[in-house]
Amino acid sequence: MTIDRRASLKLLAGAAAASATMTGLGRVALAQTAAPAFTLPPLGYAYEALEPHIDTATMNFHHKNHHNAFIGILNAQVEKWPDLAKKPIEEIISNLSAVPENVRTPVRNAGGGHWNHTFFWDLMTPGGAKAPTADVASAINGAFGSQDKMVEAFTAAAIGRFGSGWAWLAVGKDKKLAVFNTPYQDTPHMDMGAKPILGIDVWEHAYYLKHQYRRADYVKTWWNTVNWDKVAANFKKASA
Ligand code: MN3
Repeated sequence: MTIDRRASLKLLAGAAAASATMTGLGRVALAQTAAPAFTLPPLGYAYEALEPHIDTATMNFHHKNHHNAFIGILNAQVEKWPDLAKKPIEEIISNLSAVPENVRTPVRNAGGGHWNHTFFWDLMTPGGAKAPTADVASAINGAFGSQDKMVEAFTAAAIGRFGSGWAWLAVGKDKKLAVFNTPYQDTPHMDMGAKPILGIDVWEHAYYLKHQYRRADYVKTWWNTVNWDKVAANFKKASA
């Protein structure tokens, strides 16, 4: 390299950096002309809407960061296995043995995470019915004896999940309602073939900012946010 060239580079360093940034932006814009296969679904309510039960900061980080991380992982798997973008995620995670081995673990974790969180956001609402609809109440009474007994069993499953995971009220293969929990981002579709109608995220990120280690406090207050209209819709679909 000549002295002149070095001097030019030094003088132009600022401009070069600016130019590189513009080139970078240009590339990003080009790459985005093909829409990503997975995108973060918007919340149906504001981040602060579930206060005081679920705090604004938790909702914000949980949606924009935790959920969005799964979207990024899924989009990265599409490059390795384009079929991932061709079927609904629920269908893919319901039949993980059909997923190629080289992407199966990230599809299980991030596909489950995406499905779980999308389901979870819709289960909460600042308004909506405060008690189960007649159909759901009747099924709950049939399976558990009463609404209180179901809440007790569900709460025990949520508190009893060791480490990270989810608790569920789901329609099993036998068409009966059951309560259980799953580890990590596993969903009731995986392995069990069950169809959830209600679920709670019991990962620490779902409650630690407000409740710290007190998971039971979070579960107790979370019941105030449940959208029983949505549970009824889920029940109808799961029972069909
Ligand atoms: Mn979560």
